[in-house]
Amino acid sequence: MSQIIDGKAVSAKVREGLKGKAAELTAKGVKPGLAVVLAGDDPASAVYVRNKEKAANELGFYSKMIKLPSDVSEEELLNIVRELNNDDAIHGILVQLPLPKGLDEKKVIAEISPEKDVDAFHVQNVGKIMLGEYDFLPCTPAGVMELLKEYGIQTRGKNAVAIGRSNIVGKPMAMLLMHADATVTICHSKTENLADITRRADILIAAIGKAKFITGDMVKEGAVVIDVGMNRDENNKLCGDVDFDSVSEKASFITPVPGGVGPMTIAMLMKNTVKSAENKLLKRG
Ligand code: BQF
Repeated sequence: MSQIIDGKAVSAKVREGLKGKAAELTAKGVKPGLAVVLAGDDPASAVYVRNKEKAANELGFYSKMIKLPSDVSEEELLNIVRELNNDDAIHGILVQLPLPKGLDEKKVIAEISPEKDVDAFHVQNVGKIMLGEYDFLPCTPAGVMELLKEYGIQTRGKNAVAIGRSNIVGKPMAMLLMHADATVTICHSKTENLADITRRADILIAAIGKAKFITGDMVKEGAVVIDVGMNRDENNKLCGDVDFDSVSEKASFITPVPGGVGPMTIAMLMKNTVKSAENKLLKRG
């Protein structure tokens, strides 16, 4: 039997800690401001954007929500990003991904001012993460690291296996684990003999995008299993990449879905926004 890692509780604790900082910044004339841009009508994206807006409001941020039709032109979207770059009330700019067809995510991300890039997707921030000299950490991997820390889970010298090589989760996750002295393996859709590798993991991070893909037989007894997946199962119920029932029999710690990594992603976004507002205050002196 494993201990459930309560991401909802840790997220609430992190956000509670940010409340004071946000109030302090506001008193000094820099109320943290977060802009969320949503193009199109993907229902999952609408939920994520609502979670972010709600968290920002609860922390007393200035929050600006910009909803655009799915047929918005790239030029129009780029212009909105440029306006937000120049808006002194905004410290964090987030363009919700994925973008509707026809819009180039790379181009849009490149347009976001790196100082306001609270998702840490801009090439300048990605490069800094690689060097371990970051301003902003990517929200989901940062949330995972925070959970490990909160539960006293050591990474030093441990075998950490990430499944998934996306720019948003897998790649930066591997980098953060490596900086935390883990021995890191990244697996992906072309990996051969996946289960042989996952069974050697002390810490297993699933960011695959396939419902209940990781089963108990793929997990070492006592491993820490972190589920980054957000899928719907056969009954249209929210579930992760990990088959919770069979894996929780073997793992020492496991994150549930919902209530695991997801809430931490939101908390880290808020943390980055506060950091950005702080940076601005420091620069102005
Ligand atoms: C929870 C995301 C895949 C693709 C794009 C809380 C969120 C999710 C779950 C949330 C996610 C996933 C977000 C829970 C933001 C995390 O209680 O378990 C919060 O809002 N997330 C996103 O913005 O884009 C995604 C997953």
